[in-house]
Amino acid sequence: MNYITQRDGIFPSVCSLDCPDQCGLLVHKQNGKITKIEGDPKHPVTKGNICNKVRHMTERLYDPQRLQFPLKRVGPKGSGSFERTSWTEAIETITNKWKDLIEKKGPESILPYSFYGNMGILAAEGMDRRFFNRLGASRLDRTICNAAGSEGYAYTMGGSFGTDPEETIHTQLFIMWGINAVSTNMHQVTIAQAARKNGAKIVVIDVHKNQTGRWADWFIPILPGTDSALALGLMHILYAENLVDEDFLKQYTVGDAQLREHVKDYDPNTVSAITGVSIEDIYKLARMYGQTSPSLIRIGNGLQHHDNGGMNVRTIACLPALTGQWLKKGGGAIKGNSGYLAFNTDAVQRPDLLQNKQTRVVNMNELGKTLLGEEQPISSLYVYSSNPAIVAPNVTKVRQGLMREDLFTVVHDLFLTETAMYADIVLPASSSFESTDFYTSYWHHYLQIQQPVIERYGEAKSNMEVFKLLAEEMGFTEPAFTDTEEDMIRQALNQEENSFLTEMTYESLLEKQYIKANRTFFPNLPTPSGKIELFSSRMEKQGYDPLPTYRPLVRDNDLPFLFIPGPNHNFLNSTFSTNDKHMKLEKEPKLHINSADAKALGIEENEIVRIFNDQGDCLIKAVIGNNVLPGVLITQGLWGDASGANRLVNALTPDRIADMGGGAVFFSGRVGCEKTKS
Ligand SMILES: Nc1nc2c(c(=O)[nH]1)N[C@H]1C(S)=C(S)[C@@H](COP(=O)(O)OP(=O)(O)OC[C@H]3O[C@@H](n4cnc5c(=O)[nH]c(N)nc54)[C@H](O)[C@@H]3O)O[C@H]1N2
Ligand SMILES: Nc1nc2c(c(=O)[nH]1)N[C@H]1C(S)=C(S)[C@@H](COP(=O)(O)OP(=O)(O)OC[C@H]3O[C@@H](n4cnc5c(=O)[nH]c(N)nc54)[C@H](O)[C@@H]3O)O[C@H]1N2
Ligand code: SF4
Ligand SMILES: [Mo]
Repeated sequence: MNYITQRDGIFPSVCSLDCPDQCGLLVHKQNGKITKIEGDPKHPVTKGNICNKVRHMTERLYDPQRLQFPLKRVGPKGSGSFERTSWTEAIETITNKWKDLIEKKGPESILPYSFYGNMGILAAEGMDRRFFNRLGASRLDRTICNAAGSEGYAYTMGGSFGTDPEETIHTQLFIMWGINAVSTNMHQVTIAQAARKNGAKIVVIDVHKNQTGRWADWFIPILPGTDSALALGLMHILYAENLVDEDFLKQYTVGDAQLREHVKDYDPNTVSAITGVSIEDIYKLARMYGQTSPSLIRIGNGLQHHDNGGMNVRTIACLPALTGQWLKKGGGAIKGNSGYLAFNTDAVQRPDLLQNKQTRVVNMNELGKTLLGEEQPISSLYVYSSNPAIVAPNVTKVRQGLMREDLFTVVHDLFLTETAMYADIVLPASSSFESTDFYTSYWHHYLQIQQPVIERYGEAKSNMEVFKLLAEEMGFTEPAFTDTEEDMIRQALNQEENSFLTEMTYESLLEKQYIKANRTFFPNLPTPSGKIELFSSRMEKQGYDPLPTYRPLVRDNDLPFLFIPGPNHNFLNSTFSTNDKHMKLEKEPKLHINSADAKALGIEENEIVRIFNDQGDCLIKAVIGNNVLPGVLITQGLWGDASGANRLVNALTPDRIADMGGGAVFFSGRVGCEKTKS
């Protein structure tokens, strides 16, 4: 059925935002325009509920600021003076520039930069990858989000496999660990609420008593970056008090004996001093965890945006094995579940099109450094589905790089983002409701299809369309560049070795809209030993501690506060941060500071304070209380600075790299804080 040709109606769809829930949607259309978006009650997991952000999505889709035409820069770099151009001219300008660069400097002088502004697989990792592989451009390591934690989890469990969220209705103890689930995984909260009616308890371990902490039965505040120490302390007590499942450990794990010996060092006294959690609370939590089953640990992204983020997750991921939770329905852990829906990525991305297998790889967390680097300089940057001028760590350095006169920058987006302001060419992007794509959630186990609901907005084009145009103009003749969306979905699902995808075909997806992966992961783990690796020889070979170990954060300066600038409720990273409705809901950024710290600094409630380090500063309104521990400052939301307001939190975040996966360390930086008026 073609939805576009029907001017009126209600059509099934998928939320394309970078959010674990990946809701099923119903899109209402009148006279060819989307008038309302609501949840699809037929969706087996999200069941008709959606967040406020997407309920107000129509305002974003038809925002008068939305880009309709390609633009070319006419004023100085970064000034935001553009004039309208045609697609033909824009594509020719880009490809002429690139042909010239390839000849003079080689293809590695061109760098793509993207993330998951649209989670559709074809939008995020389809024709773009084919194109840049064929071009031979520098490769981007997409590490900004969950890289450290995913690698840490994989050392213990083998890959991105955890508990099926639908089974957590049976869970009796939820530990929400470093996740602000009320804002970032609302359907896990809904399921936990239902389980609560059957007696489940909810514990939240966080550095910030935010909406998720307030929802908990028990909130445990912890000092940033010390979670592995707490987990090791829990293990210490579980072993010491015989609260472990010996049969499970014997049968399904390796390294139990070494771990048992190793955690003797993490006695509650030592752990309390490191984590700021009281000795009584450490005992109480360990006993609760040891005695309640099924228990689920929902491991969030927050605790892995640290210098020791990989090890934090690797360590916590060992806990369910100690109490044998992986055999219980609703027991275990969820870090990310994308492994269940692994499709044929090689068929989609075509790494075979890349000739030079040694092509340089750039860690996206080092964008600033790379743009300013003199060795092997980047001469052209192509940004899509991401807004690095707001979201990247040490963003001032990124902006200095973007200001380079000799850098030819293209930005493809729905809006003239802060990054687009630095572009030479801006291309208008269509929304996810305007093209075909397929989606694999990283939390629930459903594959979903998106069919276009509305016509293209103005002259906007999808990522796939733009890369096909670029390929054509570059003279790439491989059949890979003429594939349609349907062809690519068929290729993605065509994989003989992954039996869990057998029921998934393009036709069955069209018919059913949502299909669940027919797959369990336990007990055949994709670790080297096939078991849960409490001791990891692989880690040892790679120079890591083979046993879970606490290592403190890097102390990058002597400023008194750890600064945690996370996401907020009404934005999705920087998406919505310039939309009126969402800004109104969020009001303004706030800086949470402990009463004792505020008192010592003479700071009063609602006073604008200056936070700073040697990278820069920000001005944010102080909120005083006990939502954060002393020595910690927290703010939420990736607010822009277009209004001139000095609140670009990533000006202060470090661009060091985490212990694993090349991950970002947004939350391990230190700042000072002072009054702005006497
Ligand atoms: N509303 C909304 N939803 C979103 C997003 C959004 O911007 N807004 N972003 C999406 C994306 S891309 C992602 S990756 C996810 C992220 O969503 P989450 O997984 O929830 O991750 P964060 O919100 O970054 O951090 C979670 C919590 O970790 C805490 N934290 C920080 N450091 C530590 C620590 O050292 N220890 C502990 N225990 N806690 C710590 C923070 O205070 C925060 O409450 O959400 C997705 N969903
Ligand atoms: N301080 C701090 N910084 C952070 C974080 C944090 O917690 N604190 N979180 C980090 C994390 S976890 C993440 S995932 C990153 C996210 O960073 P980004 O991936 O940059 O996320 P967004 O800011 O949502 O920007 C996505 C952009 O993609 C555009 N877009 C949407 N759909 C399409 C499309 O189909 N085509 C094209 N071409 N464009 C499209 C949107 O309009 C938007 O401008 O931010 C990171 N930065
Ligand atoms: S952002 Fe998340 S919760 Fe909101 S509609 Fe999309 S998938 Fe659902
Ligand atoms: Mo993310």
